[in-house]
Amino acid sequence: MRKVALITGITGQDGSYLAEFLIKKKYQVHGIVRRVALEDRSHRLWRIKHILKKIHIHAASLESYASLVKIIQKIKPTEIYHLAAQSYVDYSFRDEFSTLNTNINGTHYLLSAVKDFSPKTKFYFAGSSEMFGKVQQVPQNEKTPFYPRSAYGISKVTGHDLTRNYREAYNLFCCTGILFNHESPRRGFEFVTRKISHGVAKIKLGIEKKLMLGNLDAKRDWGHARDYVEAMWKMLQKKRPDDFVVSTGKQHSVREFAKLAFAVAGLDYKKHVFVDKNLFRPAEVNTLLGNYSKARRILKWKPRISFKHLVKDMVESDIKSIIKSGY
Ligand code: G4F
Repeated sequence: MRKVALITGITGQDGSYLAEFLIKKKYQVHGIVRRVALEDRSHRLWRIKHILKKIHIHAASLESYASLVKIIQKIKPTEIYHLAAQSYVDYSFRDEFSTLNTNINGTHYLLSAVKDFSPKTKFYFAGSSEMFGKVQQVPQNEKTPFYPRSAYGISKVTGHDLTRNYREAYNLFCCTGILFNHESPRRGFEFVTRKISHGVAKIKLGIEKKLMLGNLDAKRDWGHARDYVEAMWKMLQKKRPDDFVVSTGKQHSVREFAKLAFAVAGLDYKKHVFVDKNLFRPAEVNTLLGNYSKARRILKWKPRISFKHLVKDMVESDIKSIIKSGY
């Protein structure tokens, strides 16, 4: 029988790559989007416009338990990938209330709907390395204690606790992927890597001269989103549900990312990057570095795309798309 997948956040970077991946695996793919997205397709559905004919889109809201129940009852998914969230850390300092409400309640509603209406459905929760926050151990693995530093991080720790609790209390097949930063040409413009690659492209093409950034010394473990969606799927194919760190095991600073991105375009970052103290966060996560050995051992997963390739992919893609737009 053909497997049925339901993806929340299908219009985002990860959702779009995951949908492509599952289509190739012959799944029937369904996605939840907000009604406003359907009314503004060209803006909100750009990442999935090439696969729209191959997937099923449902209007629903993570704020409405009833709307989630209706979809789950109707399509009876084999697997749910819960990726939707307010995922921009910096914004969570400005709107803690909506970040906590959407991220925590949305996860809870889905888990509860699965328990009551489709208990055989396997459930993936998109956890985050932001849960480690002020890191208590280097590198971080599945046993490292959490110390979140933002409403976003707190919402993800709670989502993770809910996921584990539904697994233990109700015997559901629920997994958390503790994903470290993962990027691509489909990344949103608010995140630092895309801000840099797009900034480099605009400077290269003479549209702008400067790029304002915040903390250049923050360090992240950056992988490619295309690699990471495969790890999500692998988690749900195991006999037993479990939680996994997904990372590259390599770390770079924002400065290193910028240096390489400018170099890809033949430019010197020192001439164009300026620091704006207003872009620093009230509580920063200074360093993240993941140990993915459990995923390697149990899921037989490893990252394929290197940091260098990732940066090149993003910069070249931004240069091409600006040229194509006829700027
Ligand atoms: O790109 P960022 O905004 O990503 P952040 O905060 O690490 O979060 C991302 O990864 C998480 C996984 O660990 C996800 F869960 C989360 O949803 C999101 O995808 O910022 C990265 C670093 C930060 O330390 C930030 O302070 O870059 C620093 N930074 C320096 N200048 C900047 C800027 N970040 C942004 N967004 N914009 C800047 O101008």
